[in-house]
Amino acid sequence: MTLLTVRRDGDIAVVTLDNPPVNAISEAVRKELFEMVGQLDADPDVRAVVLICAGRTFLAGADVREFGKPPVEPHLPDVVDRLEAADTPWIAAIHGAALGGGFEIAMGCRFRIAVDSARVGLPEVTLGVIPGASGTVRTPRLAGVEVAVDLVTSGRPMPAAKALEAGLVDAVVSGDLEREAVAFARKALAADLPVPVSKRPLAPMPEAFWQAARKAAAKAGHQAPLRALDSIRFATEHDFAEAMAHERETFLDLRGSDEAAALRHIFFAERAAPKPAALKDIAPRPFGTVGVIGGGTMGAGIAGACREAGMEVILIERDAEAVARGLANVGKIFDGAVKRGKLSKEGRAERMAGVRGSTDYAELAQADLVIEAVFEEIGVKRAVFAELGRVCRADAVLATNTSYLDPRAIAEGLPHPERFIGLHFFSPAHIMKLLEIVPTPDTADDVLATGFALARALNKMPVQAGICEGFIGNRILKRYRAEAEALVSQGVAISEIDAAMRDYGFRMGPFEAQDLGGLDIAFLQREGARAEGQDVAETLGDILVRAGRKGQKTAGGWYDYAEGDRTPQPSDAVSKLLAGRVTGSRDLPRPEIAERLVGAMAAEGQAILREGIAQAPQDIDLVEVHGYGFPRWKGGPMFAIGKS
Ligand code: 3H9
Repeated sequence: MTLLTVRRDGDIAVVTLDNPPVNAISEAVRKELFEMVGQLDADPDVRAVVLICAGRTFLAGADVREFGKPPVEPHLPDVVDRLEAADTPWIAAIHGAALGGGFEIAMGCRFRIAVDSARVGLPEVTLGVIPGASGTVRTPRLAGVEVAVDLVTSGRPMPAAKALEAGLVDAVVSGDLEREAVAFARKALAADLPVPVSKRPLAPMPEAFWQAARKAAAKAGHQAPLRALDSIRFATEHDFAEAMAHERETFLDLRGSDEAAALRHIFFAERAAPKPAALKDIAPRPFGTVGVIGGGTMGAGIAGACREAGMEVILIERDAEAVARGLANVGKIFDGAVKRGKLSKEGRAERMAGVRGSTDYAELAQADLVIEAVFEEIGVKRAVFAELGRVCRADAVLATNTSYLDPRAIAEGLPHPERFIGLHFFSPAHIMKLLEIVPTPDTADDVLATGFALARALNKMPVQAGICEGFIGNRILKRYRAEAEALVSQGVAISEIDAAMRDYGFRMGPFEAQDLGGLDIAFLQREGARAEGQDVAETLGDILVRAGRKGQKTAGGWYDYAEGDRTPQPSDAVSKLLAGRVTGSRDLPRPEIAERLVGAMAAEGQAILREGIAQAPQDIDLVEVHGYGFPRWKGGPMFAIGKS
């Protein structure tokens, strides 16, 4: 198959690459591009070449699917060198995104021009590798060391206007890119050509710069950003060829690492999750007008997220005071965006104008979708749905945000139960990416498809979950905490367990996280189950809550806290309270502690799969990474356990 086509515009050749969906640089692309350079060099009538892409984007980088296999010639660095060494100057014409190897190819070209909506970047560290085709060597020569360090170690793409300022592209245009690129080429030919990027000088940076950059890169928690930084530094202290050899060696080393495999696993899982094959041909219902019941933290977060995505929101609360409080909560979300410079004052006003507060359920007659986010109590929730059943359109999608209750019980007696679904957001809902989508046996396919479409509109990561206590995420959380408590009972220090999980890559261990969120939430839920006659064993957490230790809000939970200080301090009071339940003392190496806890999560994940609660192991991994702070570069518990 020919991926490259050539068209002539006078003495300019326009080479178009068409390798859907994202023009990834596969073996065939490398081969054709390499040969094309020679072919056009041999044509005396061609004085310049424009490289442009069909479809949604310029080359989006190396074909990540090839990363698990042995590298095949021609290697990308050789293609980039070949482009740069061409007798005829090449001009990269960028739309969409020029990422990773795509931007490296652009750097091999003599010029880069981009449409104003384009982005350029080197996101390799997000895949656990470093740029492998001169990104750490050419970028500092093109735009300076500081820009290169920012681009390469953060992995964050830069919008065209900023890239122009930084010197990463030569021009930003609007309108027809191909025409603009040909015009640019003609103009460029009339002047002296710039020196190829690899021949440009590079000034070394002071030690203090590298120290600060190291500190920043270490925050990512995995090795790729640090290795990328080392590679840029090496490039500033060695000649081009040595730097290229060093970069290639590091790239190949990381390409085979567990971290890179884990990050690739998450990369593909994230792309598959929003578009389940079973719903491919099913049109979702509309959700332009959304009702939210409850204006607390969760309801306001959902309302804020929906409004941010352009929906009209109707916020329902019990009384006028609660409506005002709910609207104020939504307002605070947009205030935060204004403070961070993400939203103008006018933008805030426009957002708030689209959120209407009311105590009258009748307002919801026009809603396409209603999401309930009231107190987690079955009677309260059922009363809400009884009301919704009366006032809403028969085709309006009605959703509960319950995290523990059985959605079937919540929907009992609801007319048109096929429009009912669980949409489990995570707090704060305008920030957290995860959305568990929980259909009941009655849920219609197009209602399920609406859940996924909503997730895409809100830029959330949707995962379908079956009905069980805690769905996927909270069920695993319960098992994780139980295993952590089991270790405490065996005499492992609470602080060691937390430290082990931090070493593993979590921001917080299980006990400090509970102190922050409050031990009482899970306690109340267990008490509720006990009141219903369920046999729920007394946990260590119960002992603490009964003694008034609910976490930081009561100045103590699993740890003590000094006034105004959030640093957890091991607690004698806790040791005394738990003395009867702790047998002996045990030193367990931290990696073993982490292995036990991750193993417990994975074992629960296996049970969840067996019961059909999750559709695939990678869905469980996405839940853990996006909802529970599991380190991405470990790939989630199901991936991690497959590796050990
Ligand atoms: C690299 O370049 C290393 C070099 O330095 C050195 C080499 C020696 N490969 O995201 P979407 C698929 S590392 C293979 O939904 P969007 C994706 O799986 C690479 N496949 O689209 C999905 O498939 P499907 C550095 C890829 O419009 C489909 O394309 N580059 C790749 O929302 C659509 O994807 C990156 O890290 C790939 N590189 O966003 C860029 N990329 O339809 C990664 C995508 O079967 N890519 N696919 O589910 C992106 O950031 C986004 O895809 C992009 C488009 C912004 C381009």
